[in-house]
Amino acid sequence: MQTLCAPNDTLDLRLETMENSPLQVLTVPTAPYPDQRPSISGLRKKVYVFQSKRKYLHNFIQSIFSSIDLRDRQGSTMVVGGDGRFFNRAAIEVIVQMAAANGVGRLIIGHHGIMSTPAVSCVIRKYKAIGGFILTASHNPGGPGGDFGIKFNIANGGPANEAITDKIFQISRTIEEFAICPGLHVDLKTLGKQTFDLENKFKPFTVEIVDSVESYANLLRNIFDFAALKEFLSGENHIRIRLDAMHGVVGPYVKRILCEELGCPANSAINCVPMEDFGGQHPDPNLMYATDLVDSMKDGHYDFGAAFDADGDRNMILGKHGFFVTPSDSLAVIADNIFCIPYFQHTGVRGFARSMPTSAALDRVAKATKIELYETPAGWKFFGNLMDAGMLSLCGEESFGTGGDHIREKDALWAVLAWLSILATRKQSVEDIVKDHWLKYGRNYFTRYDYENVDIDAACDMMEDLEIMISDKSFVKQRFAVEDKIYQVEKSDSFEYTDPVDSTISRNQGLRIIFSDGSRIIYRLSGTSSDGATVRIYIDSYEKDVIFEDTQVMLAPLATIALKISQLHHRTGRSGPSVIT
Ligand code: G16
Repeated sequence: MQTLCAPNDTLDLRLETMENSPLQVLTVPTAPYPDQRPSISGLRKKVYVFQSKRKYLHNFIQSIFSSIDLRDRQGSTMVVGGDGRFFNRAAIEVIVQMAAANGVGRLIIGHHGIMSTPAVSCVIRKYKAIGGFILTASHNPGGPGGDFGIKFNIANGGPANEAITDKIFQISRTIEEFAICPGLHVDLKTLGKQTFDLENKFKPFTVEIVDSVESYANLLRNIFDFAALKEFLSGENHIRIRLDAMHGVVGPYVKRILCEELGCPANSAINCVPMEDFGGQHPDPNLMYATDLVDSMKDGHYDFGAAFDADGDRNMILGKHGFFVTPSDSLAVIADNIFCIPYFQHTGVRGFARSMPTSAALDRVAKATKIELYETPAGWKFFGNLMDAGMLSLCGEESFGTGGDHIREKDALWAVLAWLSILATRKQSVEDIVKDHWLKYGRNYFTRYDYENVDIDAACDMMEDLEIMISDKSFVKQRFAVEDKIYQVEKSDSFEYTDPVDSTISRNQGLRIIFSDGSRIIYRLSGTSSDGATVRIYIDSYEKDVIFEDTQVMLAPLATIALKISQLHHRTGRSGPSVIT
């Protein structure tokens, strides 16, 4: 192994290797960066940070490898895939070269370097890999001026837990060198195995370029009744659907599974070619950004619509004429109709879970069906432990994530097939199913206000002061009135979660104000923004009888109270939210 000593030398990592001679493994000195703490879902930064800061990517990747015990790493299998955004291929080249130099024995990589987040989870589990890298900044914009990100998932196929991400961060703060095999270049275009001889003891090193669409489709075939779905989607009297891949990674999965296999006509799928900049769009499946879908649903031609984010884990569900199903309601409806999905007929239902800010609509289904309900902090990683322990079957989040225990990531296409299975069984429209649900259980009105790109200090100061205010004993029992509505505080706290499986405690997971009628106001700082801070206010209020009113009208008094208590506009200089969902 050769060591290069000068940290500031310009190092040409594309060293030539002699034909057929073993590839060199180098140890390269580096200096740490202070800002590589993975947030709620990996490390997300502007592309220019990865491009302009010397060895920024290398440092983080080495920190991940170093966090894995050498005995587990040596000769192991790992998975690599991304959502195809700008910098995806450059990052894969570095990861491959560093994986070889760090003793990994085999890398499974998506064809062209592309693999959706749920497919990575599926492939990690299928190949019994020790973990995998997902190159994505999720729903954040892409292209040279956009964001890039790296998520590290572990052997169960889910995001690494906080103990692991803390370890990665600690290593990144003191890193002095990284290992790399700079002469190793893979061909991402050709399916199949490529073998490389290295000069170190960890040889040979193999790379397998796989068709992840097929692995993932196979998983779904064992969950849903594909014959029934095919009849529903392409038989006589088939329903008309519209799926918007927003130029993210899901396009090839939609084309193969929905169009080729289940027979949907070609116009069912739009924006299905993955693009490095997502066609200049913000690949975030909500009413504000999924405009192509929203517009095409308006005239009532399509019965069902869905949009996906860049890496294929978030989904938005729409009915005819663009009837919007909130992610919280979507989760509750799937829970209430769970046996329309053959997988659950076989496995049974072990438990339901939702993240704390998600509306309590699911709680009512859990109560009625006597199925255990878990309330976790925001972040999919908290569901994985429960699933691994056999305690959880279905879960979701207000942030457009829904999934089951077939993998350990939220799964947008799974959510679409879940909905289609329900529609095929119940033979009702999306709107009728949701309205029936409200009639049966009452309705949880829910909204989220996002204040994006707020000054970080202003946002943190506001949250600190708010926490002090709501932690004071005198805050409980305070009454807030807006017009004829009066709300009395029943409980207020900074949400804390104790994992029922391993008793790990996660603190500071959002500030909650819960009123005596069960309504809730929640304040949280986003863990996925890369520009300044994003402040989120979540409002959830239950109505037993008034169920067909407009959400914003119903929640206006609580929104006024939320802004009054936090002084958010005054503290941040904003006059309104950037996005309302
Ligand atoms: C990530 C996590 C989700 C979580 C969301 C919260 O989503 O995977 O489990 O709900 O972040 O986002 P924020 O902190 O901005 O509210 P993704 O799809 O970005 O990976």
